[in-house]
Amino acid sequence: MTASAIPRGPGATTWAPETVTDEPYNAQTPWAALAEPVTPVGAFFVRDHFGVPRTTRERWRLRLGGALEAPFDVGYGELLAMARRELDVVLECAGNGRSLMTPRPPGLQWEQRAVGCAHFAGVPFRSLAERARIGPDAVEVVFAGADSGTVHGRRLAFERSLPLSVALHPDTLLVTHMNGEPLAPEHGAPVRLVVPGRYAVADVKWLVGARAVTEPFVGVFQAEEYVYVASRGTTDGPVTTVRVKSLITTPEPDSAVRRGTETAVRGRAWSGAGVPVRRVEVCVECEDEEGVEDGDWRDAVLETPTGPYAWTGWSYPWTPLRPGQYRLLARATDEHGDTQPPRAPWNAHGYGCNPVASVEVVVV
Ligand SMILES: Nc1nc2c(c(=O)[nH]1)N[C@H]1C(S)=C(S)[C@@H](COP(=O)(O)O)O[C@H]1N2
Ligand SMILES: [Mo]
Repeated sequence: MTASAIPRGPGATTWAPETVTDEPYNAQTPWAALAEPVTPVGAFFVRDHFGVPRTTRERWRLRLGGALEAPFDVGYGELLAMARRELDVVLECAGNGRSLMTPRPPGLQWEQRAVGCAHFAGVPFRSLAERARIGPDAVEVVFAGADSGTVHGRRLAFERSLPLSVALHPDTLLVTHMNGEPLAPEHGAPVRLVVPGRYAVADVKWLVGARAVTEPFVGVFQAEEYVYVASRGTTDGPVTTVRVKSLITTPEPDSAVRRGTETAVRGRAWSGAGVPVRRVEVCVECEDEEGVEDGDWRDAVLETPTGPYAWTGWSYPWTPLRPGQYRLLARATDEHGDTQPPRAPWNAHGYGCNPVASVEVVVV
């Protein structure tokens, strides 16, 4: 399904994500939408491996199977009737920013905007697992999407596992609603998984199966793809927790800023696993005839995030005095003391790219 074929809700025509590939449809969030604390659904980035499968709320069922003492199926109406939880969560694709790495790793050439923050509502997976009674030998739960396709010559469904401790965390949700509306087809309707604080590959869309397994799962999307592979071919392990990161959303790249007037440099910062952002610093570098002038790093003012897994808005007042070409840099640090590195930490598949944010603007 292409973007234009997707029916959108009222007001959705205001926004459209920027297409990266048509088949399957992949698109990134436009700059203007990143200025909103909650990203509008119609602007929210889309990452599909195989395309949108046909499912309806009426026909949808989730099968809980595998190493369970009381396996069962659940329908959409039944799921909606269960105790619900609402959370604002940043979703970021593990490959976000890949095109900034040198040399460029193969894969979707995301710029920096395969990210968004939405208000999700759903039922903790834990509630269903309690009813299904996970067997004593189970070590993981494999979550299966209804979409499938061919990868490396093999026909596969989109499947990903979580260790029991993560699957059973009260914030791991079977999501039915995004920003107050039933999930849109491209975001996993009618039900998707959302695992706050992990790279969004964990958030299986079009969820139709959850099976407990007694051995760690080695599916393609976590054993071959979505692993950090260092330059010498050693496997550093699967992508899991989102790395600390910031984005400068205003001014937009390559825009013109007026000399002598105060401009708010604004952006967003986030980190994984519910770890709060402690600090964002901004540095202004100016290129003039005398070469590059390095500014100092100064603290931006942080807004209060709308929840533990939401991003933190920040701003920094800037009055440029001289015309010329400028580079604005932003660097976030989280409560663990983790901070953005000066350059993209390279790996063969281009995951977890979180270098210092940088935007070039011209002062006129
Ligand atoms: N079933 C299924 N779930 C999926 C995917 C997919 O291709 N199929 N892509 C994953 C990846 S890599 C990302 S980044 C997120 C993107 O979620 P979004 O399209 O709602 O932004 O969905 C994840 N869940
Ligand atoms: Mo992703």
